[in-house]
Amino acid sequence: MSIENDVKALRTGGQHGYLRIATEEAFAPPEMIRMYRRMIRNGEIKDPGFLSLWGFYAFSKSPRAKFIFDSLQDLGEKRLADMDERGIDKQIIALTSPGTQILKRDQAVALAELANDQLAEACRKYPDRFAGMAACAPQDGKAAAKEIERGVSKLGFNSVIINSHTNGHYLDEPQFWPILEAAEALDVPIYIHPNTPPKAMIKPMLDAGLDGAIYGFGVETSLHALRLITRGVLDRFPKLQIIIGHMGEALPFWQYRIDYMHAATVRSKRYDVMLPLQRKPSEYLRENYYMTNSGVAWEPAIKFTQATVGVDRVVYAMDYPYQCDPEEVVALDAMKMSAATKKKFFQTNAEKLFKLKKKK
Ligand code: 1DF
Ligand code: MN
Repeated sequence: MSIENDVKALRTGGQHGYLRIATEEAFAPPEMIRMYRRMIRNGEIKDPGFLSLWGFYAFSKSPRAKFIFDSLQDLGEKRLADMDERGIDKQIIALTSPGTQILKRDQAVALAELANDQLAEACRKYPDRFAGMAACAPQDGKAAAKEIERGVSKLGFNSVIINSHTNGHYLDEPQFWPILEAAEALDVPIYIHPNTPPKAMIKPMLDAGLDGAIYGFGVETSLHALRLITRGVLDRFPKLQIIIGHMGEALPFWQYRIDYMHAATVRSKRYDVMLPLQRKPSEYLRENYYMTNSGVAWEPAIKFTQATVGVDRVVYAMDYPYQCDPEEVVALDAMKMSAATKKKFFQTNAEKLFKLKKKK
């Protein structure tokens, strides 16, 4: 059978043995897009990464940018049709990057509330097709913790989205601990989604056009995930669960070297900022991290992660609308993997992680 026929045969409903639950799917309130466009036009935002990313998506007339621009702002029939066409049973939806995190504190706090209200309404309307992550404004750690609490207790969200760094600051810094504390106490995972690298990191990437999803995203987000480990934050919040996309932002591949060099560096007391940890860095990856394959429809990378991090911690994601080729779904369906493991990957790991079958 040709790939075209395989694509046409994609269906929701699980007749092939599992539901497909996609867990890194993006949306944008139209109000946020309008605000971004205004702030780019009037020069209010100067962050080079933001201008590179949204200077493109908010204004480009290319077919890819137009599709993304329209799809991000839809939480209804268009999105459902795109899901049906790709065989996606359910999306776990989050505020697209950088969301609130490029804004001034008060604007950011207001946008988190607006985005959460819009997303919660869509999830109430289509409870079988959509679930949501709670957004917040990390610029104000205490307000963020409150909004996460509202998102979980009032709006029915069971996870938190953080679009990586906030103005060059990382979640291991104490001003963000109220967020980590709230997530741990509420027993909800934090999805650390990529952002363009901060000003201090981005120049040589921008010079080569490598600042975005092709590379800069992954480098910056894996740094973020690694800082949470090496700065000792997961010893302080040992039950906290973090999700990272793009096949763990390549961290699975780094495990051996990070373990070796962390031990060697701590032993030689090279840095005051690198203290001994309760576990090896790779043990945190296996015990505090979930990894989705967003953007990586590649069997060897998925299997390597399953083998070294664990089959219960590798979760399917599509990355709609940024990367949503139905051919990728066909390729993932065809992975040579036991039926039990494939069902964990596409369906049951996500059901547990996002508490999708919670009784009402
Ligand atoms: C892109 C990719 C943009 C991803 C995203 O959000 C995003 C992109 C602004 O291709 O520019 O979430 N992604 O996760 O791969
Ligand atoms: Mn994404």
